[in-house]
Amino acid sequence: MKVEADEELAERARKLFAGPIEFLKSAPELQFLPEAAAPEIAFAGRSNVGKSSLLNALTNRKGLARTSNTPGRTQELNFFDVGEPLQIRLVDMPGYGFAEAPKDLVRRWRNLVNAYLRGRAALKRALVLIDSRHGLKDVDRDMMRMLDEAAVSYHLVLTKSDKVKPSALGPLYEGVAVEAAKHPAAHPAIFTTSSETGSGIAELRTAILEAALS
Ligand SMILES: Nc1nc2c(ncn2[C@@H]2O[C@H](COP(=O)(O)OP(=O)(O)OP(=O)(O)O)[C@@H](O)[C@H]2O)c(=O)[nH]1
Ligand SMILES: [Mg+2]
Repeated sequence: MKVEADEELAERARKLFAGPIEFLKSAPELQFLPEAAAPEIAFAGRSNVGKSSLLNALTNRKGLARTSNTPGRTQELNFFDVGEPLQIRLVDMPGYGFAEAPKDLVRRWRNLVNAYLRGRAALKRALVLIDSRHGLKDVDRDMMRMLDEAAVSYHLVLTKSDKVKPSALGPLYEGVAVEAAKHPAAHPAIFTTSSETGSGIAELRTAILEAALS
């Protein structure tokens, strides 16, 4: 029964992400947030970790979220509507932790993200993306603490898995899992993905739908 239910959910997720998906709006400040109309899943992670690329891979659309080589490209909360009628909203959050970020930009980021995380009943889960080449950094631990404190449950997602040797992925995963276990809001399911090869993308789609339905 369990296996059948899982397969059914996976198929539902596949269909949902293959269907209509549209950019809704950008919110550079809290006052521009759209009214909550569906369960939201937020993408967090260091600048350049691959948030926008992951969004594009999940939705199979190359240019839905803007990607770039310039760290800190995404500076606002970007909302994407999935499904017609609307079923899930994906939220691309501004990246954190780039070296040359001016202090007032960092403060602005913290205020915006914290207010969103704490005040959004529709927010069902966050994804905290971790670059497979670098593993967990202190700025990621800060993000995890912010989510713990806001009581927003989150999955850790290892990105750019195509960039590291397959033999290095196991130890990386183990180390990240040990640390995640110490965080109250970290979900035990951790994903390993590549937006380049598509590895792990279908599994993450299913997890997103599952979280949205929870
Ligand atoms: N090889 C490989 N490259 C990737 C992958 N995901 C993203 N990249 C590259 O990494 C760079 C940054 O990707 P983005 O998706 O723009 O990163 P981001 O987290 O949205 O960055 P900010 O918006 O600046 O916070 C781009 O050059 C991408 O092409 C991946 O899975 N594999
Ligand atoms: Mg981005």
